[in-house]
Amino acid sequence: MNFNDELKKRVDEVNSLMEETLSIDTGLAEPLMDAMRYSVLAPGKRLRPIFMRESALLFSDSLKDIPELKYFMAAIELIHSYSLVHDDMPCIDNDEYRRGRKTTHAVYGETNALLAGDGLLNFAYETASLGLLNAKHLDRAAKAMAVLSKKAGIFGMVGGQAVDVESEKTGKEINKERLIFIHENKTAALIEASMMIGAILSGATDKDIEVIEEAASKIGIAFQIRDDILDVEGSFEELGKPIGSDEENEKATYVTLFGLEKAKQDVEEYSKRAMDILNSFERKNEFLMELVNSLIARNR
Ligand code: GRG
Repeated sequence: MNFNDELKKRVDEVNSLMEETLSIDTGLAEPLMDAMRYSVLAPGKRLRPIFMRESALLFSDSLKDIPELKYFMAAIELIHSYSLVHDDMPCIDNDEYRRGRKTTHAVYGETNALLAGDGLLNFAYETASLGLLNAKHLDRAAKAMAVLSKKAGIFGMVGGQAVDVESEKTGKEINKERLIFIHENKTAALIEASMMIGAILSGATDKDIEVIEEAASKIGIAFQIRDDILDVEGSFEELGKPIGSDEENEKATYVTLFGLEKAKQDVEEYSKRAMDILNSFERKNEFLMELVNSLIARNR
C-alpha cells in the first residue's frame, strides 16, 4: 500500500462528496450559500470523514451496504467547517487566514460569516437526516444521529470551546485537568463522533463502540497537542495560517504548560496507545494505522 496515494484518493472522494452536497440552488439565499461553499470547499485535510469511513471498515468488509455513511461523512465535515468559521471570527480568535485562504469573515464580512456558520450547522443535520431517510438500518442511523448531536454540542465541541474561551477571557488558571477537558471536548469529541458513527453504521457492538471512543479520544488529544506545537514551530506555507497566535493571545496551551519536548513525547504516547487499541480488533485496517501514525509528526 502506498499511503500517500491512498490518502489522496480518500481526500478526493470527500472533496467530491462536499461539492455534491453543496450543489443546491438556494435561490435568493445564494450569496449565503457562496460563503458556505467558500469555507467548506477550501483545502482542508478532510480527516473526520476519512476517520469515519476507516472506522466503518474495521467492522465491515464493504461499504456498499451502508448508503447512510456518505450523508454522515458530509455532515461531520459541515459541522467541522462551521466551527472553524465561527472560531476565526473577531469575537473569538480573530484570525485572518485559514486553510491557506482569507477567513470567511475577512471575505464576506462578520454578519455573513456568522450566518454561514449557522447555515452550515443546520445543513449538517439536514444532510444527516437524509442518512436516516436512506438508511438500510434505521436503528443504527438513529444512534449515529444521537452521537453526532451530542458530541458536537454542549457535551462535546461547543462545551469544550466555551471552557477554552472562558479560560482565555477571564485569565482563569489552567491546570492539566482543565486543559485535557478542553482538548477532549473542543477537538477530540468530533473525532470520537466520526469514528463512533463509522462503527455504529457498520454494526459494531456497544462494547466495540466504547473501545473506538477511547481510541478516538486519544487520537483527538494527540491531534490538539500537535496543533499547539505547530502554532510554535510550524510554517505559514504548510499550515495555511500564521503561527504564534497562541503566544499573541497569551494562551495557555499544552506547550506552555509542559514545554515542547514533553508535548512531542505525549503526542507520540497518546497516538501509540490509540494504535494499540485499534490493533486489538479482529479486523485490521492498515491505512487507518498509518493515518494515525502520520499525524504524530504532521506539519499541517
Ligand atoms: C461555542 C464560542 C463558540 C464558538 C463556536 C464550536 C466552535 C466555534 C469551535 C470549535 C473549536 C475548534 C475550532 C477547535 C479546533 C479543532 C482543530 C484542531 C481544528 C483544525 O482541524 P484540522 O486541522 O483542519 O483538521 P482542516 O482545515 O484540515 O479541516
